[in-house]
Amino acid sequence: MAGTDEQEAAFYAIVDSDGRIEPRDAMPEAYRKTLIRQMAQHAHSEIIGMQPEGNWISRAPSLRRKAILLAKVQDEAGHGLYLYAAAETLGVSRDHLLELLHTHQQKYSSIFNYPTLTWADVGAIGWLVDGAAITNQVPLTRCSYGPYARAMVRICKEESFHQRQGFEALLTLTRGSARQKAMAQDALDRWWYPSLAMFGPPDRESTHSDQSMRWGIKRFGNDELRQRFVDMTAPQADVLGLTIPDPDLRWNDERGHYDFTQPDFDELFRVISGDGPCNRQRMEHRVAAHTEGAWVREAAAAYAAKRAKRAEAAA
Ligand code: BYC
Repeated sequence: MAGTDEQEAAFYAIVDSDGRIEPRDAMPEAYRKTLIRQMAQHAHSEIIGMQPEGNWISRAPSLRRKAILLAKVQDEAGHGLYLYAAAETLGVSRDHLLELLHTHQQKYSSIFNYPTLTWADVGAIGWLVDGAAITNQVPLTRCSYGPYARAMVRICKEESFHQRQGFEALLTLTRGSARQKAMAQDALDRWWYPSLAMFGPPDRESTHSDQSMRWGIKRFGNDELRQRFVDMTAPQADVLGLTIPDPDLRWNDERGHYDFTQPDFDELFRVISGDGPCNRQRMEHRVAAHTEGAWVREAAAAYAAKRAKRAEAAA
């Protein structure tokens, strides 16, 4: 915001009355930067998130599972597109944001730096990772920035379908042979704590939460959302007949919530800073896909320019 007092008052009047800030509205520069950081990180997560599941498209156990997985991975590309487009309303280009990702200047979600070792991991990602994503993202449909909030409405609808397909895939395994059930349990054992870590550091260590909540970007702190996820997921594990790998997980009548063991936040910070099991592989794959896809972008841009020229000549 160029910073007149009236502009600032108008901005806070919209935020405080739960209205939506639109691209044409004046906004504090720090608000704009925070949104670009979060929306870009979110968009990057969607497209990097295609890799762990994409790993199983050619090895899905049936044609039906393959078709479902293909559609899900395509949805994630679509989510990336909505989010990059929403970020562009803040005056940054998609090319620039991708450049920042490829040069490690912007992050993506820690969760996608873990490997998908078995087919059950595809189910676990749908159930847990998409479940965590929904818990975190439904409040973002009420985010103070209009284009982000609107993009999230559609994304959340699709994520909730993704979550159900993951649950159903795991349910099929847990009702199968002892080996299949063990595979599902192993996937839960490996994905549980990384899923809890997706919500970010505890509130006391969160750099941005207070300010983002004041601006109506985040509606809840990281700890509250993590608790909601555990409360939602623990009964679902019972339905699956699987055991969450936390001996201290139990319902607390007094609190009206499950007690649970927090994830290892040192591990989260290690993974965020580049030292997770698959960080290097994910980035190498992303940069290679971008480089090899250059001709497609050039062809699309040339086609659009030609059409525009033709339309201009016809007008
Ligand atoms: N991974 O102050 P804090 C999905 C960073 S789901 C990496 O609490 P904030 C999908 C944070 O950026 C995943 N970095 O930050 C699902 C900050 O560093 P910088 C994507 C993390 O922003 C299935 C520092 O730690 N979802 O897409 O207030 C299939 C301190 O944290 C993480 C979203 O992006 C992490 N887990 O809160 C396919 C949702 N946690 O930037 C795809 C939107 C924290 O200062 N984002 N950091 O260097 C958000 O809601 C918030 O950005 C977060 C973090 C809750 C993630």
